[in-house]
Amino acid sequence: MTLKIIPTTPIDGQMPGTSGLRKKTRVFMTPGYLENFIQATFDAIGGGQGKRFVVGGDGRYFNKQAIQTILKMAAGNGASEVIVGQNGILSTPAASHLIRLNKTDGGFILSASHNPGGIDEDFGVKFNAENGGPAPENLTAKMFEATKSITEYRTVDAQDIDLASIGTAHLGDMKVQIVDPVTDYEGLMETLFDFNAIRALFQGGFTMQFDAMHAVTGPYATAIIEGTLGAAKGTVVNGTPLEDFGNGHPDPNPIWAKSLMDLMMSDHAPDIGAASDGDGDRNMIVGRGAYVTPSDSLAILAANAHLAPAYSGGLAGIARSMPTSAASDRVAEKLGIGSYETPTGWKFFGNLLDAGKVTICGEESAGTGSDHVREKDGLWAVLLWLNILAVRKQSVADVVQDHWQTYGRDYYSRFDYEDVPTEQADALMGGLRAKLSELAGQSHGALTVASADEFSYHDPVDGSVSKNQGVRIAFEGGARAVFRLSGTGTQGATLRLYLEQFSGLGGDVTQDTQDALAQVRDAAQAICAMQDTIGRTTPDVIT
Ligand code: VG1
Ligand code: CO
Repeated sequence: MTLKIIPTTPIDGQMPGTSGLRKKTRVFMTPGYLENFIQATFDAIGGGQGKRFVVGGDGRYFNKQAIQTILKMAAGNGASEVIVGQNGILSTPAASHLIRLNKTDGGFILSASHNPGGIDEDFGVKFNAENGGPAPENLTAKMFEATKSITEYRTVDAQDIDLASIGTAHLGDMKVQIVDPVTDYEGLMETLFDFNAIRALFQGGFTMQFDAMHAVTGPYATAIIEGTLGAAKGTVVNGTPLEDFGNGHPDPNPIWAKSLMDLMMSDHAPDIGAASDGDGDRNMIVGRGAYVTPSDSLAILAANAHLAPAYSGGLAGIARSMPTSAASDRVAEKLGIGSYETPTGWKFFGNLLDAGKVTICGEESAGTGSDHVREKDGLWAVLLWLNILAVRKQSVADVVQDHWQTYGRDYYSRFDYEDVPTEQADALMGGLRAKLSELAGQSHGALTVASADEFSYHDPVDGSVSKNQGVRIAFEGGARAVFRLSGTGTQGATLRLYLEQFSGLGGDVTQDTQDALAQVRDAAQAICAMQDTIGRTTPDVIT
């Protein structure tokens, strides 16, 4: 095996977004593209000499090839050990756990998460730091800087590693440990939840459908839910990870998990339906005839977490991303614990979790998690729901109704406008920013603006400031609209409009969501002159 130092030149646009670097797969397959980014990552962390890493991905097209490249580059950079999931598979939360469990110097997660996979779809790379969490902004900035000045990358001339064989292999002096992707993760789940209670729930006839969407959670859900917890065979559907996710869009929401939604709204619905995304960090929960919005799910999990062993001592605090509804704030207030509002993206929760300020975090985009890892965790959320249902012995719908009776209901919906020309999307955001200071007091239709600003986050732990994190407009009467541009897309811009309306305590919780949001939707679209700026008001996707 020989060390190879390959000359290279910087490639434009290797700036990590909300969650790592995401590009079209063919872009990543261009010679030098992946190599430059990986070398820049090693450079940004002070080199790989003597370090240990975790590597794995969601099984999408190019996953295995990229892993071989990273293994050789890790050896070329002097790493001492890399832990890899068998066949290159590791869910994002499982990778986060392995980093923490083995106290490695970080890990590479290969995924474009909920984006479709395949040679003509998307690929992505994320570096997680030694706390198991996504690289914070100061590190992604260093990585990006390094991509701009790179002159060479280091690799070795060696045979590919057999990723199918569990055990130890070597690349020169570097140890490669191929591990079962599920074992350690399942072990962690077992310490958090009352598996006996959940097992008894299934034994009592409780039924479930878990849609793994042909993505990474298949093996995890099959082993844990059908295996250890004894749910009926066939509970997990689409459970084998495929390179193209069966041509699907592995995003667990009512649009992309439509067959699960249809089942749950039918008269032969099981007791609970759940789904997860490409890399296993998101979750969708739906009861019989009752879809649970992610913002409500976060609030309900936080309010009931004490029913699971790991959280029986209570929560330190709750954090949510800014566009997530205020439902979880109401829970924090009632519990008398801290609540935090962070920018979109899990990397902003890391400091709060590390400092012990919060126990549970969540995002409106179907991400929920706790301090057990430093990523959102789809299966964790599903297991916490099961644990809660096993203790409360109520249906999902009853738990949700009870929550709304106690706290009021935050009607919530997100509108996505995809593939908007970048200039138009920038013009819309720019136009909004320009009028922020004059909005307060203005009436739009039935609503009056109470306040308007652009969200800046002041991290209470390290004092760092993250600006331009989205425009938020609050209205009198408990409505809010948020506007921001997606940081995970690979084509054009995606404009996200987030809408919410609080029912008030004791208010009407029975309305149709879109009816309840019609006034704030109309006001938001008028304020940003949506029709004039991007030529449409009807979104591509409503969740
Ligand atoms: C989206 C979601 C955000 C989430 C991110 C990564 O980002 O809105 O809440 O953290 O995806 O999730 P954006 O910038 O497109 O709005 V995942 O499961 O794709 O890693
Ligand atoms: Co994901």
